[in-house]
Amino acid sequence: MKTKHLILILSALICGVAYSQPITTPLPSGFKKTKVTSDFISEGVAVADLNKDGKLDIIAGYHWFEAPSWIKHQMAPAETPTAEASASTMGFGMFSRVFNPRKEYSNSFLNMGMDVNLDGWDDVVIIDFPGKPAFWFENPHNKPRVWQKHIIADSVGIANESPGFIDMDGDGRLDILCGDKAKKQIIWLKAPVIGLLHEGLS
Ligand SMILES: [Ca+2]
Ligand SMILES: [Ca+2]
Ligand SMILES: [Ca+2]
Repeated sequence: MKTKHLILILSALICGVAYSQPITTPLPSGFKKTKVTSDFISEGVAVADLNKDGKLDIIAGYHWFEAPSWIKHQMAPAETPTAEASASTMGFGMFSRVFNPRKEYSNSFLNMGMDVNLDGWDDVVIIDFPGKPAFWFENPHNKPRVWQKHIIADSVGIANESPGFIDMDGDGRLDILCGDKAKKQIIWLKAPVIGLLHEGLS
């Protein structure tokens, strides 16, 4: 094992993140396939430079994979389902975990990286199961803490199959074009244009 990879593994263990050496395979098409994970953790995916090292990272639901070695980080810890909640919600994506693609949906249908609170660090926008609240995870600036979850709107996603991240008003900020299941409307949600207050970050 190369020293570089050994150092990465030790660093990952210390920081509580998952590391495995990425496997790259050449394809007859000329493309090269790199396996990032075998786990079903999200329907959607996006990219953003979440740790500001100049390299695009991969966003997948409650997780992100750090370039270039695709070290897996969890933005928010897995919530342990109670027996009551499990019986009523299992299969509809409430919990951060690995899902079974043969039996259930995930809790992440569309992902986007954008600086929601305008603090200079890209955050993560998640559209959950259709009709559930959409939310964003606040980037903790490379600090070892949970990414704070903020609700964007209570009922997002259904009425059109795929919400869109589109700059609806041309102000240079992507907005969210989606359905509101509760009100049975097609709506768009304008992204904040003024920095939001946040705790403990600078
Ligand atoms: Ca990066
Ligand atoms: Ca931010
Ligand atoms: Ca806009």
